[in-house]
Amino acid sequence: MRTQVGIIGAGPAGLLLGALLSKAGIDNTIVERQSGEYVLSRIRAGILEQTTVDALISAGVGERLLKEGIPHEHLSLSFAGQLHTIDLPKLTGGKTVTAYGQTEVTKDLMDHRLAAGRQTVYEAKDVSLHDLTTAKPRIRFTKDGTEHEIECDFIAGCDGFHGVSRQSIPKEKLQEFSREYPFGWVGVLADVPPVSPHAVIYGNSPDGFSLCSMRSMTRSRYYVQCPITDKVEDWSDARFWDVLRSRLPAETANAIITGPSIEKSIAPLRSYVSEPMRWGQLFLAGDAAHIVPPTGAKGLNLAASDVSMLAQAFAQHYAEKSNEGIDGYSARALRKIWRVERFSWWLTSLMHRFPDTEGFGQRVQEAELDYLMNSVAAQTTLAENYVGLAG
Ligand code: RFL
Ligand code: PHB
Repeated sequence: MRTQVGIIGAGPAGLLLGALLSKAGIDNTIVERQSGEYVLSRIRAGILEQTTVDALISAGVGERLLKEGIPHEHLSLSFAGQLHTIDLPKLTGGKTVTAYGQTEVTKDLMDHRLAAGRQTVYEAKDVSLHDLTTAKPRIRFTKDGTEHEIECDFIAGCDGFHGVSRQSIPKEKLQEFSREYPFGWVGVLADVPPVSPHAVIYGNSPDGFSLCSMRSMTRSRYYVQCPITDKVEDWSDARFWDVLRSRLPAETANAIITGPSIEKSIAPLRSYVSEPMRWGQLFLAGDAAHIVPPTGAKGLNLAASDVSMLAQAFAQHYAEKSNEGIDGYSARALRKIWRVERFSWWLTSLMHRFPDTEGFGQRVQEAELDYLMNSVAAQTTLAENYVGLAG
């Protein structure tokens, strides 16, 4: 088999890259370790920046998103028993974010790819990358017991944090930067109307962080901070709802409609960047190269930003015979990534309770929240990062 760009991973990064390349007339094949159903069953992101929405529209997959996505003009922070709401368009020259689940984005991209007749190999086993520093890098994998090889011009590693792509780069060629947080999030998805249908609520309380989000007017997504050592079995539905309510202002807590969870999981919080994002003809994008804690709602948006830059670079290579975009990709993407890493780390630090923080750190956090609520400049900084920074 032969293709121009071989893509590892059919998460949002790989599928969106595939759609953007197809639109530019560049042949591409996706190789995914899991089944399509499994990929769709992972409940993750829910908030899209305008630039992500624009990238999806430009890739030709914006139709359902424009119909069913729910624009959020506000962002709410709760602390010290009060709910504070920030007007996003007012502070950002009209920008908003959109509530639309990663599952829906993935489904739209899968349907679009199927209709376009582009190849995706699901359930590919033992995926390995070869000859990455030559002009003909190769992907090998086993499917239904048979070995296959794809010869490519380029390989895009979009296979997430635990994928094979980053691991195929010699360790000494990479610099890794990371920070692990001493807590996780328990997340619950439930078919109940959201308590806050027009703004995500980020809550800081003496017992820890909480978050109120949604997937639709009848499906809610909630999270609470938990010790990193907790297991899902430690969190019955009843305990989850009690803890969530106890961490929100009374008026919000009383308005929460509870119901049986349809999904429950625990996610660790981590910041991570691997540099550079290129090794020979292999280019990393999305969670394969970086992780942000979910507090800023940035992971999927950053993946979309990477692949938009990468698609542009490949288009320039094929259409204009220029390697400028390809050669500049890593530095350009990392400049954006570090600004988003900074924001996600900052919002995580602002809104969580740190088990090891002593009185001084706690008072500084309270002072920062006080400053934020009383300074238009500080709110503007939060709002412009939340709606998304330009590339
Ligand atoms: P993904 O989604 O992990 O997809 C990678 C794909 O690669 C496949 N794969 C392989 N394929 C072939 N060979 C191998 N050896 C392979 N190894 C792995 C995997 O099966 C998978 O299908 O990475 P991608 O595409 O870079 O997308 C990144 C996003 O999924 C991630 O950043 C976001 O979900 C993060 N995130 C959020 N991002 C936002 O922008 N807004 C949010 O509101 C938001 N909320 C969240 C989040 C992540 C969360 N968790 C679970 C960490 C909330 C949570 C709780
Ligand atoms: C979500 O809807 O799952 C969500 C929203 C905002 C975040 C993280 C997750 O910061």
